[in-house]
Amino acid sequence: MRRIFLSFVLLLVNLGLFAENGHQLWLRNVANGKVTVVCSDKSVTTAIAVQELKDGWQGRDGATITLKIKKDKAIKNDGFKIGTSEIQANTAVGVLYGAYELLRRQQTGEPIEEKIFNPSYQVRTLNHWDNLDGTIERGYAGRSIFWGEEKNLLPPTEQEKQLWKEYARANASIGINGAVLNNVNASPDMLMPEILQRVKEIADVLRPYGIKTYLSVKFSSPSQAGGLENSDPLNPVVRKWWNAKVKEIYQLVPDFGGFLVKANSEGQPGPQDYGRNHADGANMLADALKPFGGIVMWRAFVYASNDKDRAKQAYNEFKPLDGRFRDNVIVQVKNGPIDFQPREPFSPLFGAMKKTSVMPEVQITQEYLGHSIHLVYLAPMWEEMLKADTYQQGEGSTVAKCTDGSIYPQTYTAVAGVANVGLDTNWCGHEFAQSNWYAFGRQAWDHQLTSEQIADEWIKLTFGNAASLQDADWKNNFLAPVKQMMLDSREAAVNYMMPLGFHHIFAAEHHYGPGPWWAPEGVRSDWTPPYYHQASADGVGFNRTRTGSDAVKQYHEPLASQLNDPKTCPENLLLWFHHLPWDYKMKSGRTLWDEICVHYARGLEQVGEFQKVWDKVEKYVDAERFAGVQSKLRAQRRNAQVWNDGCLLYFQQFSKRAIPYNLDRPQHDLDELIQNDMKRFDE
Ligand code: GCW
Repeated sequence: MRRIFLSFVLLLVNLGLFAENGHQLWLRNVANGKVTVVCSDKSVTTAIAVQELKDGWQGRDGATITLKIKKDKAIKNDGFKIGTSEIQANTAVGVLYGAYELLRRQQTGEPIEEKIFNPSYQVRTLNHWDNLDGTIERGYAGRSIFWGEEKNLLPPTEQEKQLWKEYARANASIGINGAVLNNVNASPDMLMPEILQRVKEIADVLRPYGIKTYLSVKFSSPSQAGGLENSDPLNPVVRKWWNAKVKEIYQLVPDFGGFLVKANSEGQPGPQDYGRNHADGANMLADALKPFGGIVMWRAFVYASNDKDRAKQAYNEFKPLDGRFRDNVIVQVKNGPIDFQPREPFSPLFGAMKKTSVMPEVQITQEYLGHSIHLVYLAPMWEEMLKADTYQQGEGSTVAKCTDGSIYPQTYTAVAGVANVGLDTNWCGHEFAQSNWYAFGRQAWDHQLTSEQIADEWIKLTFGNAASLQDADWKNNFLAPVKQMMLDSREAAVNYMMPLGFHHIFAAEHHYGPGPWWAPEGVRSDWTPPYYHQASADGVGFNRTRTGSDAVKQYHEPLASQLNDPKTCPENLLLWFHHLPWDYKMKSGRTLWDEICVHYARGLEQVGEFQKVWDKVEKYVDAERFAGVQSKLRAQRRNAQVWNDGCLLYFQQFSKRAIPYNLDRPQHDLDELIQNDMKRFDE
């Protein structure tokens, strides 16, 4: 009876009809055949690989597969080779990655032939902006899985450890091998012995899955936590303090990864407080970590309050320091020059620092892309950045190549994503936000993968099963439309939020709805949207050309000249680089004003299309996940309407032109939106 019942449950799960709550992420598939796994290595990591293969096997029933740790020059770092009956790697973690790759191929129907898979970046980290009190800065999926006032000083419960294990497994399955456990706006308490004890507990759970633990540190920790007179990086007493602290950490976590540092940025302390520069600060920590093999990820997200163009500042501060950093320092650069906006050009620091290791940082959590409410698949945004040509060493010097060690020698290569993970049952708040975690890991492993392929895999793993792969109806009427919706979703968000190069016109603080009007007296101007859009009767956009801030100069030719000329500047970045009259003629033949209106309307319409796509696939999705996404799409549509109305009515005050009469009219009054903007209107 029991067996019959279990097979029935399994059948329902396989049919996708049994309750699913998203907690299993992309790891829902179960074995439908037996496999014998031969493995002479006895590490915990290969034991996981063996178990995973047995639990998820969808290859030939009765097959035998051998797992081998054997050096091969063609296999790099934790890369691996898979074949039909063998997985080979240099390390146990490589074998584990090989197991996940093989299973993914079985479960998505990709071919399995002998092939080597090497990672694009050595260090592939998630940055958690988790605070010790359990809140998460810019987190939209519940509280921290690691921290909480009531928990920090207690030994972790079995339940917590189980969750950390599931988290580690999810990461390992997509090749993520590092986790920074706390917010870059770091508390000095992070380095207290009691807290480090919990760090050790977490690291112990993550280790078998090949995940190294890192911490964000506050630069002023020596004075704030250590009671020293100052935290000057050239002060021998301060250096000694860090050396001792690092040693203490390594005693607890022997494979500790290193530090992530936000310094002299948004009020955070840093070396400049003592008249020193970023290299002085980073090198001090690098020296302390070096004997243990640790690294420093030093963020370039800096902007002082006095510069005319915030977009230029990271470059201005860091480029002159090129070559002055230790080889275990990696400068961590946000994908764009400002701040994770729906669309930015790539940061000009990529490729410009030729003697310093540089790593890209992307934001998986959707601070500026609709939180965990909007369905926005971010892989296309990151793909755009990775594949953008910097021209720094001639044509084809893409951001990917400038950061993966293939153009410039780098002792370490790395990439970071700001995590979107919290205690919500489905981890990310929105079912489709899981795809962004997934995509980050996949692109970090292989930066040449296309967004399309990643979406294809993710949908099959998250909503499909062995039967779906054989089912033409499922492929045509579920996979295809849902994939298209995902691929269109980022451009849709750009359209209804900030088309044509608009940026940072968000409502203050929560960054969810529109706030192009927000500019209270006394607030520094580069924290206000009017600074970024520069709308006036004569036109709109930020002049970053040679006649303006000359930010274009930070890009290499021929790009600098292309961006400088509105005729050759890509239209999707036009208002990022140019201030143009409302009547400026666009390539479509429309005026700039009309084109702006058309883009907002298009974005709104696209969300309406997504709703239709989703409603139509109801029969292919389990009830809980279907309803969750459906309701969020409704909220997204309402919010897109708010964006459309708020931006058009606000800018219309300057353009003094009609919204083209063939477009739908706004539904809200501008005053109403302005009064309500702090309420995360229409959430
Ligand atoms: O995007 C901004 C966020 C801050 C964040 C900062 C950063 C952690 O609004 O919340 O602080 O960037 O990246 O340091």
